[in-house]
Amino acid sequence: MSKQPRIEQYDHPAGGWGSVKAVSSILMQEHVAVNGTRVLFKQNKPDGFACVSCSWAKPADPHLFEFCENGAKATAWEITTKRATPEFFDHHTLAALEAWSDFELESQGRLTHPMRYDAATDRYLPIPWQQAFDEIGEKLRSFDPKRVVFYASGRASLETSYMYALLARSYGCNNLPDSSNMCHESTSVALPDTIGVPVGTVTLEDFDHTDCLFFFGHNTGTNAPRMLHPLQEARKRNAQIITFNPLRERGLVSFANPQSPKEMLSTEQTCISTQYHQVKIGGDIAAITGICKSLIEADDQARANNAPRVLDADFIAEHTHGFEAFANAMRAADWKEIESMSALTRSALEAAATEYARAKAVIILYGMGITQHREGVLAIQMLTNLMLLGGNIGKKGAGICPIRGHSNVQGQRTVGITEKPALVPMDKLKELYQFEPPQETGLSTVDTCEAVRDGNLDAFIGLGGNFARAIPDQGVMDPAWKQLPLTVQIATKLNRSHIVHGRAAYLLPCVGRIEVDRQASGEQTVTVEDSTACIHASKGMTEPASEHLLSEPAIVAGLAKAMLPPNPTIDWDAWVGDYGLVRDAIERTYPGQFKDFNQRMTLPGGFHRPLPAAKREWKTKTGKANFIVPDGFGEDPDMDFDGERTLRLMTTRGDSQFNTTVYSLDDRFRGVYDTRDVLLMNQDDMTRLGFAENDTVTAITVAKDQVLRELGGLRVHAFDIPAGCVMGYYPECNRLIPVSHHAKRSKVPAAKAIPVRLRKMAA
Ligand SMILES: Nc1nc2c(c(=O)[nH]1)N[C@H]1C(S)=C(S)[C@@H](COP(=O)(O)OP(=O)(O)OC[C@H]3O[C@@H](n4cnc5c(=O)[nH]c(N)nc54)[C@H](O)[C@@H]3O)O[C@H]1N2
Ligand SMILES: Nc1nc2c(c(=O)[nH]1)N[C@H]1C(S)=C(S)[C@@H](COP(=O)(O)OP(=O)(O)OC[C@H]3O[C@@H](n4cnc5c(=O)[nH]c(N)nc54)[C@H](O)[C@@H]3O)O[C@H]1N2
Ligand SMILES: [Mo]
Repeated sequence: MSKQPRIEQYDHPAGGWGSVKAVSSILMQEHVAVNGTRVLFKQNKPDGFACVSCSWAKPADPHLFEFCENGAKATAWEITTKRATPEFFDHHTLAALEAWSDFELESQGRLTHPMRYDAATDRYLPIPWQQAFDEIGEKLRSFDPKRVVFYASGRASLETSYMYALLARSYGCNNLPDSSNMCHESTSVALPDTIGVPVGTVTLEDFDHTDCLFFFGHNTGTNAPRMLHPLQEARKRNAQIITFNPLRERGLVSFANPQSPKEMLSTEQTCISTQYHQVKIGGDIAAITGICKSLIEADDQARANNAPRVLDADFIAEHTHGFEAFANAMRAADWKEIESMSALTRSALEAAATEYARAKAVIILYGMGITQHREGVLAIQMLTNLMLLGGNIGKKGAGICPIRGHSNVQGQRTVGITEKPALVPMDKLKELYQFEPPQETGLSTVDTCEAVRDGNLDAFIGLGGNFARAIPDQGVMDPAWKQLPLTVQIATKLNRSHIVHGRAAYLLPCVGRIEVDRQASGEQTVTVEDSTACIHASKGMTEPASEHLLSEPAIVAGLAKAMLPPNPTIDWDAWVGDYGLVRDAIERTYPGQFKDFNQRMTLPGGFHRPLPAAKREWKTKTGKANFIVPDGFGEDPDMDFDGERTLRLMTTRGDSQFNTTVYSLDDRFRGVYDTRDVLLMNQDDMTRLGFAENDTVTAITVAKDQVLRELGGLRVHAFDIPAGCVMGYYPECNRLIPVSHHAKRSKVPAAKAIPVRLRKMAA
């Protein structure tokens, strides 16, 4: 029986009893109530496994329950007792499965056998592992390596990722896009220019020393809930938390710790944000300009009056480059424009500037609300500009903290998964493995989409993920996949990318990170890197979902042996037999980063990679931290050319999903139940456009090309969101994003500002 969709106001804190209820309900749904509870005790513990959900840091002295509601959901999802067996595939053609929802596909449970697509019956049929490797290897040997893509989704361990990158380069390409290309690539492009490292500079310890945090474009209560604990602690010390988000996200408004009996038995909750600024979608550059302008002009005045300085003048003089040009641009910025671009008032931005100036140590955190815009790179550089004004980089309790997505997405980049050869020590690879590593830039995610669309690719190999569903423009892309000669998906569960497949297609099911990984030398440990550049060991504990699964390193090695000529310097079998040998190879390739890797990986709390910026060493062209002069307020050329009926649609995650994996149709914190086919709108826009509550509409992308992109059956609801802005769900709305609508330089799809018009559908 289908339930009635409903939207109601949610006034409870994040966490609290709602969280406890949600954890028990997912354990029941996946039939793992007893085992699941046992497993959750080991989550994020030094001798346990690293949560497969988000990448937030894991403390050295964990709580008894070092997991959150959504981490528990991700665990239950992986250790489920449900199975997608060969019998299941025998009962369903792919034409039939195409009509299933993402939720229904993944609800079949864990994949159990390697499978190959059989065109005659339109089904996946089981195939022996060796035969699968041999057939894939033979095909790949006949292709031009430049026409083959090796995607990675961000979950696979450092060991697997290192092997996978080496496999692609030995084969002859740098086509190693990863989910980061849709996520924090804007960070990886922006930060090297400004502070000389591609990652954040903050550690967990900094949270104990900060007195002010700025949050931009991240839904913490849903997407990194464990971070609410250090935030709650910071609030108890009266640290100020200043949030910029078009939506009043519950986790950033208030929190009750579900692991504190006192808070659970009373109505106690912590107010998280002390200032909440509902910035317009895409208005952050204007807002930060306003804050910087206030600070610089206040400093000008202080100087004139011989009063104490507002900016950290010593830091600026010693450590930065380009201050005067930046300060002049800020002085020249016009308040009227700032206010109209950000939808925030001058006094609101001055209030934020006042807290910034008052604080001794400021942390800035940000997520997809910043990176997934046409001007995402510039927005991040404006955040570093703001940090440099107060000397807030490389100081205890301060720093910039991009909140990464997948649990090892940052680590995958560290060990070579990137399309950019400049980021990889190619000379080292050449010396260690006696081959000529490819030197030309490989394909990013957007480049891969274009190559598939235009028939310029022969094969797509996916190490995890759900690429076909995570990318933009499905209406254009789905038919193109079917023309691709080969798709190979290494996966744990059935998803859309397995249904939208190439002419030859293989499904290679793997052991998950929570499961025991037994190899020749015994049970294996793997490692991952979190959002604070801290590396942890992770050891699985449940029995694998099926005896027919292989580990990810074993699958990568199986492919390598089948597709590459033998290389006496790489013993793939020995690496699979003992992952410690892969870690030795990582250490040899990156000696500065991974010194004594095998010894240090089990330290409680992990070990940090050295980051020069955190020590105020600037690995930039100028040798200093650079101010970047913005060339505008982040105007989006795709957005602003077609008048007032065009709205900015952001596509975000709800409370019950991990990316394309949807656990249930509820988004509790936003009060949305039993539906994801909704658009949350500003009441004035609804009135202006003639919509009533619950009207069903079609969203149509406003784009300069002639492609019709539309999505019908969406119900509109009045919501607390700035005028001109609309919220819808990812991945349901992805077909509305043109592939070409992406961030400058980083090519991250601009999923947070899709220009759309809405048309009422007949009742
Ligand atoms: N439970 C759970 N955890 C996850 C994930 C998951 O799906 N489920 N996904 C993981 C991954 S891969 C990632 S990348 C992260 C994603 O975590 P987030 O970065 O939180 O991603 P979104 O859910 O897309 O939410 C983006 C937030 O930005 C706000 N926003 C949108 N546009 C703007 C804007 O223009 N300006 C500002 N200031 N804010 C804006 C939205 O209102 C929303 O609060 O989470 C990771 N953790
Ligand atoms: N519109 C819109 N689009 C977006 C975003 C957005 O905010 N809005 N966000 C973007 C972002 S930030 C990201 S990171 C991407 C996410 O894109 P992806 O990383 O490609 O997608 P996921 O949904 O995380 O992948 C889920 C699948 O991974 C497989 N899997 C799970 N665990 C394992 C494992 O241990 N091993 C292997 N081999 N496979 C496993 C399962 O089969 C599961 O179905 O989407 C991007 N797309
Ligand atoms: Mo992500």
